[in-house]
Amino acid sequence: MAARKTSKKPNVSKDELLTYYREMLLIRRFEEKAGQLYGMGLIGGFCHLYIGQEAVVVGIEAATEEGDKRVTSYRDHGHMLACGMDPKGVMAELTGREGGYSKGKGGSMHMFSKEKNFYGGHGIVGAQVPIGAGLAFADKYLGNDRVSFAYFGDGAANQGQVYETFNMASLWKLPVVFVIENNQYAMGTSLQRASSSPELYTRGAGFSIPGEAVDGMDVLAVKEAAAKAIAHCRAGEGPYILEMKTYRYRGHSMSDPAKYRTREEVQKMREERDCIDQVRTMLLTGDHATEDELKAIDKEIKATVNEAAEFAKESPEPALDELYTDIYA
Ligand SMILES: Cc1ncc(C[n+]2csc(CCOP(=O)(O)OP(=O)(O)O)c2C)c(N)n1
Ligand SMILES: [Mg+2]
Repeated sequence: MAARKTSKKPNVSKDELLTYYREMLLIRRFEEKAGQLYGMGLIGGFCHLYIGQEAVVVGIEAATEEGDKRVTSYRDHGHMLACGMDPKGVMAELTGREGGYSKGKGGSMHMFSKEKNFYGGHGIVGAQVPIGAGLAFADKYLGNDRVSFAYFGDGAANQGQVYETFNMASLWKLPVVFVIENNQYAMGTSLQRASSSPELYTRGAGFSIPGEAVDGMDVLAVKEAAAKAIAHCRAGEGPYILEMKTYRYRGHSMSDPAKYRTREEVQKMREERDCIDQVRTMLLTGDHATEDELKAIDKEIKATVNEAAEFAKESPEPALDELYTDIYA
């Protein structure tokens, strides 16, 4: 199956394109800044950047409605920004400060927002998949028509718990969209080396879960596919799989020797397939925006990100007695 792409002249409004442009650019600039702060020693522990994959989460979020839920892996900053979490709170969590979403006690992989229905941030590969089905179970039980999104990687797609979840989600017709962010590599192992069947969208076949492959660098194609998957779930037809063919430009985490791929491969993706450049070209060629207007947007977004970074540097470290809060036993 060829991955879903949008037509050469898609029917899309100027406002819609500008929204995607802004949202993808916010993630990119935020992640660039996080990379800098990490380099300066202001962010400790693990930090996995989402640069390159922005169209996936922005396209999906564009198709969601208030009350829909999401859960993802450790590569999670983009998901938080795309569902409307405050860049200041996310950045301050990265620097381990009181103003962070987990009061500075969670860090990059452990942030949550009940308000935005963002259920984390999970460091254990694949662990978020059954949690995503659980969120959908709750909504089905409550009888509302909310949909949950469980995002996971191509590496995670070979995990056992994913298939136990597929079985139950299909059996109980749970309203969950499984979004496989196939960026072609796990930590350093390519999909080709690790997967007996690389067509990940077909992985639900044994459980009667339909799936579709999508060009994950094309935000319009992502949105269109997401809308179809959501309609399937809201109609009570059960789960749906979307395999997003995407690419990460940076290392797996901040410590990655990157010996498993060539610089040329990365460069080619950046030059020919970049999701932000694609929308930028549509805005310019469609006479929706001028170079100057796009520059002004970039400036505005950089200011937002700088403000978040300042907040993240100035917010105090959590007080010692925070060691005894938010614990179960
Ligand atoms: C259960 C478990 N096994 C191994 C690891 C170490 N690990 C962290 S990320 C990762 C690769 C996952 O790759 P993929 O699912 O493709 O996600 P991506 O990092 O590409 O977004 C591995 C093996 C882990 N965190 N948890
Ligand atoms: Mg991967």
